[in-house]
Amino acid sequence: MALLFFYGTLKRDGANHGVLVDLGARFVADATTAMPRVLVDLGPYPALLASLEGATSRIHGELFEVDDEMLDALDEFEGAPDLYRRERLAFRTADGKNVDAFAYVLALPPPAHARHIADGRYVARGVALPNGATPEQLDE
Ligand code: PCA
Repeated sequence: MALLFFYGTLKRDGANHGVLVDLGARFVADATTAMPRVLVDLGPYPALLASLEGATSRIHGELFEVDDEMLDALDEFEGAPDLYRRERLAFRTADGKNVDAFAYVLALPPPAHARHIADGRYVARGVALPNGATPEQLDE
C-alpha cells in the first residue's frame, strides 16, 4: 500500500475525485504538510511548488491509501514526471500523527499567471480532466 496526500482536484470535493474512487483509494485522514510550503492556483488546478521561497502556510489536504499497482495510473493522470513529480514529504494528520506520504509537486517553473494561495487551502473544485493533466493546459 502507498499513502498519498491530495491538496487539489483529487480531494473529496474536487472535480477529479472520481479518479481516486475508480482506483479504489481509501480515505485515511485530513492532514497538512509538516512544513509551510507554497501552493499556487494554475487555473484548471493548483500546484505545490518545489521551492520553499515565500512559503506562508502549511498546505491543507487529504491522505488516501492506494494499492502500489495504482501508482502508475495516478502518475499518468497527473502528467508525471513532466508536469508534476511524485515526492515523499512529511505530513501531520488532523489528530496529530506525523506521517510520510507521496504528494504531487510541480515539476516545471510556475507559469507567470500562477496565483499564490496564501492560506494553503485550495477551495475551488477545479476543472474535470477526463484524460488527465498536461503541461499544455497551463498556457494562457
Ligand atoms: N491534483 C493533485 C495535484 C494537484 C491536483 O489538482 C491533487 O489533488 O493533489
